[in-house]
Amino acid sequence: MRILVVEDDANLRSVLRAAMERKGCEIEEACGGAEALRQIGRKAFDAAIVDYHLPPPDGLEVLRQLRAAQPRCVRVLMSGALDLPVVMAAVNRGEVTRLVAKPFHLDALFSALEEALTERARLEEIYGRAHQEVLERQRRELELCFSDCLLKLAVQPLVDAASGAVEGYEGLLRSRHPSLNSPVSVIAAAEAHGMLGRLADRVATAAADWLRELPPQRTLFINAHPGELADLAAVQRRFASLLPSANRLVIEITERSNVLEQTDWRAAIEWLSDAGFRIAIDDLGSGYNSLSVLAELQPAFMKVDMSIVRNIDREERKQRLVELLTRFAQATDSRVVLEGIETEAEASTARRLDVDLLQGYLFGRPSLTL
Ligand code: G
Ligand code: MN
Repeated sequence: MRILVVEDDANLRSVLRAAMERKGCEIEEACGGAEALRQIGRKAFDAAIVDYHLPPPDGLEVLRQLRAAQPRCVRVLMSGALDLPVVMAAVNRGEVTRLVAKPFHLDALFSALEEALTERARLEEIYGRAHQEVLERQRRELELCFSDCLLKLAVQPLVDAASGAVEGYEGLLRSRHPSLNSPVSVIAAAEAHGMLGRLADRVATAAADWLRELPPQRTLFINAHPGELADLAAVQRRFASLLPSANRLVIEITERSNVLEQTDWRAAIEWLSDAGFRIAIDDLGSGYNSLSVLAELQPAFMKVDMSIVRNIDREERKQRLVELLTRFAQATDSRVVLEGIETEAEASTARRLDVDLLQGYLFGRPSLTL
């Protein structure tokens, strides 16, 4: 048990330290508010016993910041003269767990501390159990998604900017489960339960189905979670049956969980590229994908995030940005796709800027049938 004692009276500080060390606690001391905040930044505490009157900031401010930084920590305020309205407000906000009035018996302090720690343990057990139940239900929902084939790929067209002809489709995950029904929640659940590989297998199978369904010259774009790429053997197994149509499949990669910080995605990307699959960088400009991925991944497609696309017809700087990208694309043998095109004005601006491909509600919504 690690306890922070914040008290400017050196005598009281050492009495508290000695008494609590006898009980087997590890003690850190601070003689003022500023030092207390430094300690809070350095170490995690089970409890803090904090005097109200301190060299600034005062005890209440210390407890307020302690609660924000270490919500689990039990916060005991001790004081002789209390500024009642101020302390009451802090108690009501939940920043003070227990009040101990000075002068106090050590026993009184210890029982306040013990009560608070017991209460914390009780609440944590309740929350822990509730959390377990939520996780368990989520796991069953996800299992059902797999066993009852509730996960599909809807396809949304990508059109050639100049001619308007459909070049290909992006397969977007859709769930028909009544509650686990958004792609984001399915992916989050798969992440939480270590089933990203299984989800990726499902996407690959659905992609194979679509490739049979689509006209033979159409390309299919699918999304890969960066986490899937860490396991090269799994990637090879997953894409083995897609090898004959490798030239029709583009694998979109987003950096939502920071793909470049994982050490082992390169082998998978290299294998996929060598096998003839093409790579796209997804959500470029969303704040997830950094410019360095452009240098590292050598993508065949750069998909510009819809936050850049939205109102591009009215925003000069967005136009200049896309212009830069199209020039970069020409120099690196890559193609620029604008996603999320919703208006004719956005589309005609994109054409003027020499973008290669367009995607968005203007050309078609994601659909489960062709
Ligand atoms: O991350 P990614 O770009 O793969 O996600 C695309 C998401 O954007 C899909 O969920 C798709 O349904 C949605 N989407 C596709 N076209 C449009 C569009 O024109 N406008 C908006 N608001 N969303 C779109
Ligand atoms: Mn995508």
